[in-house]
Amino acid sequence: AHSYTKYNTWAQIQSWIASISTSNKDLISKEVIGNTYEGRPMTLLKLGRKSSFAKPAIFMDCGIHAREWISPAFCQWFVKEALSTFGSNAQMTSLLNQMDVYVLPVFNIDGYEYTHTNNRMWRKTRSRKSGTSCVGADPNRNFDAGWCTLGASSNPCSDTFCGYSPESEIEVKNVANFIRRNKAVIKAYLTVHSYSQLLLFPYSYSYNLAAHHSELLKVAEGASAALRSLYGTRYTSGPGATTIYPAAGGSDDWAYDLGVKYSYTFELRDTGRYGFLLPESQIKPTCEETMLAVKYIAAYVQKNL
Ligand code: 0X9
Ligand code: ZN
Ligand code: ZN
Repeated sequence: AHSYTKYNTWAQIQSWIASISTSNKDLISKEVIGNTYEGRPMTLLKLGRKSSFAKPAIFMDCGIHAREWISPAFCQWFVKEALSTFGSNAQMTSLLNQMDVYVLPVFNIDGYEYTHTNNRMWRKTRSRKSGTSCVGADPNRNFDAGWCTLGASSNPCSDTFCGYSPESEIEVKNVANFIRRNKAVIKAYLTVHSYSQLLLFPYSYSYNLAAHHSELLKVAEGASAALRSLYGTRYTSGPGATTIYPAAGGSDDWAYDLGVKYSYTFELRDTGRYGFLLPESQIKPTCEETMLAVKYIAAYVQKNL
């Protein structure tokens, strides 16, 4: 059965998506933005009070990388917290009254399923192409942002394979199409990964500073301080290229260059003791502290609409 404090399978997440959206019709709707390579539906949840006009929105995805299980756990947690605190928490109420939050609970569903059934350390998609027996591309090297120029591999067998062309991965194309279609309303793009306890922003495909570097840094530092206030967990903030490593083709850089100013990549707990194998006992504290950072960014975006 589905649990917010366990790592759920795709089947459990899928039935959770169905039940949570039917039991909260006033605050959630769902939309399939396309299917994965293996044919699984990519269901996007839209949280927000119903409105007759298009509200400004935040887009958040989890599970770009299959083995980063804490990430989908966070998206599920966020949806639960949003629904259960709307009407009682002033900030969440105001946020969902004024804005919509799009949540993609699992981006790379085929890969996520594969980590449950075959190989716990799988990272990439599960697409196949004739001419190689190697499977998948790194979805976070497959966006059209300095594609495959830096920190990515053109070898299909590499874990950081950039794919055969930008958006060659159908999951990437589906998300990019949705964001392009809705770019007039999307004010922030948040993407959740693990691990390293970092809050990254553009650029990663270049050492150049983003045009909004100081504001992005200021907001990241505020969000990190909010996160730390709960259990003392320390995060480092900065541009991807110098804070983690240079790597082109990432979703954060792509969204930013499209015009989504507040574009952030979270690298959740821990710093390497457990790494991708973060124990289930850390799901609740990790999600609770991350909520504070996400809510900090959301409040800032809302205040600066
Ligand atoms: O390498 C990545 O894609 C991310 N780290 S992870 O360990 N989760 O794989 C960092 C992404 C930072 N942003 C870009 N490279 N655009
Ligand atoms: Zn990742
Ligand atoms: Zn809570």
